[in-house]
Amino acid sequence: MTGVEMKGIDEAVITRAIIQKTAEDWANIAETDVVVVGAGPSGLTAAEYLAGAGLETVVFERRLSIGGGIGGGGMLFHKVVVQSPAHEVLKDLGCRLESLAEEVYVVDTAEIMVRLAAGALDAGAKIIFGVAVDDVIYRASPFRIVGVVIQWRAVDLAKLHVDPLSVKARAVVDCTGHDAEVIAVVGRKIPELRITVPGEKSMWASEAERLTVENTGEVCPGLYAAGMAAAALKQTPRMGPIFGGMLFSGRKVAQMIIDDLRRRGS
Ligand code: 48F
Repeated sequence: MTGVEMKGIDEAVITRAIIQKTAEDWANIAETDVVVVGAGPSGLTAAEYLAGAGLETVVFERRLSIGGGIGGGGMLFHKVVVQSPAHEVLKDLGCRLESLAEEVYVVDTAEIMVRLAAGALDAGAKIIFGVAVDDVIYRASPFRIVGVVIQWRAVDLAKLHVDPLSVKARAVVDCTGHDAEVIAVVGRKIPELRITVPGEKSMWASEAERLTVENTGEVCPGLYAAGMAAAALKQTPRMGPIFGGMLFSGRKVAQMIIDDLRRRGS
């Protein structure tokens, strides 16, 4: 090898650095302001605005990657569509958009994924991969969801019986997409709430975009729905590879939580 020599490093230093710094992070994560479940477009956008408002925000993503459904573009073609005025969310992040006719923009999947994630991280959110949320923590009188139960995705896949850990949070946002997994588990395990997740309707892009944003919001005290989870909960149409609704849904849920937590005080 020519040029600068790489500095030697002992394996123990690598291990210790990772363990020590992870432990520091997790000690903070154990009790946080907001848990966002899912690092798709709605979750990353919500995380950006929540963290930007000074709230401690953790995104749990069960895959080892960001972006949720973005990466697949439209039937694996590497572009998605964003309409005005939601494209402003991306422009603010320095995202390169190509303008088409009538307030319609096209963006590369890699570009939108990375910019949304960078926006969340730059605002101060933590994104943790390989962790699945499989339940919630709740309190009665007054009723409130006060956190999530988490497990390594790898443990789930291996079907090992391992007790989970939990993370306390002042608000939890279901951004898990088409299956609204957190809301579904709350509906199943806390039946007195009478919450069901019927799933989305067939495709009608413009109505789907409008209704997803409209239906974004609180599901029960402490638990919120955004993105396709809101569509699955309210049984509104799907929209395919257009993402303005996801961005505005993430932004709307963040603002609702910011207002709610301010009202409730610290
Ligand atoms: O599916 P996803 O992208 O949800 P979204 O933010 O956006 C939907 C669009 O991508 C697209 C569409 C509209 O244009 O129809 O599908 O509503 O991202 C959801 C993320 O949540 C993760 C999942 O791996 C994905 O990255 N996820 C799902 N369930 C869990 C989870 C869970 N239980 N714990 C942790 N992560």
